[in-house]
Amino acid sequence: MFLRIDHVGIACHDLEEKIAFYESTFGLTVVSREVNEEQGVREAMLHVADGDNGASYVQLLSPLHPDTPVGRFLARRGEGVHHIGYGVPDIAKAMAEIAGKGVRVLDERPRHGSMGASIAFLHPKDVGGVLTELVEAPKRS
Ligand code: V0V
Ligand code: CO
Repeated sequence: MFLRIDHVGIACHDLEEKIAFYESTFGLTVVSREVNEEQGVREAMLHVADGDNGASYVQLLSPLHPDTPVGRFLARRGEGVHHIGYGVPDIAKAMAEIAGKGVRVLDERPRHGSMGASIAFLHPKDVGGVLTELVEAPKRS
């Protein structure tokens, strides 16, 4: 069902400071920055590696407002790993298959994600405490 780990989402208070840390400490490069109003985040994707099934990234996230998923997470738990995003070939198919196994899919339909991807989240309580994201990358033309 999964092609790769597309990204690991990391919640932080100061996006620019964390970008600078990942660049200087690990030599990673920012390939995209976006504000996603629907998700309540400002985010940056840092490229980690390329594989046969696509690339993998670290996604640094800071909240647009305290009353957002990442804002509440930071208030409760502080900075750290927020979610894991898995690449899937067909997100609608993956959502239906996973819902059929009794896992709550939080989105009724795919949403807009980073770099033109389609995304959907699975409830962390049904995945052993791990907020899990499905990611279908845009088709390469
Ligand atoms: C909350 N909980 C988590 C969690 N966030 N557990 C594991 N990982 C997380 N990230 C737990 C929390 O500890 C509570 O457990 C319970 O869920 C309810 O917490 P809450 O404070 O009520 O939190 P809410 O209201 O934020 O609801 C949690 C969910 C929400 C997961 C339903 O955050 C959500 O819909 N998230 C999906 C959207 C999202 O996260 N977007 C930001 C990334 P106890 O204390 O009751 O045991 S955007 C992104 O990744 C993009 C754009 C992209 O990749 O392109
Ligand atoms: Co994500």
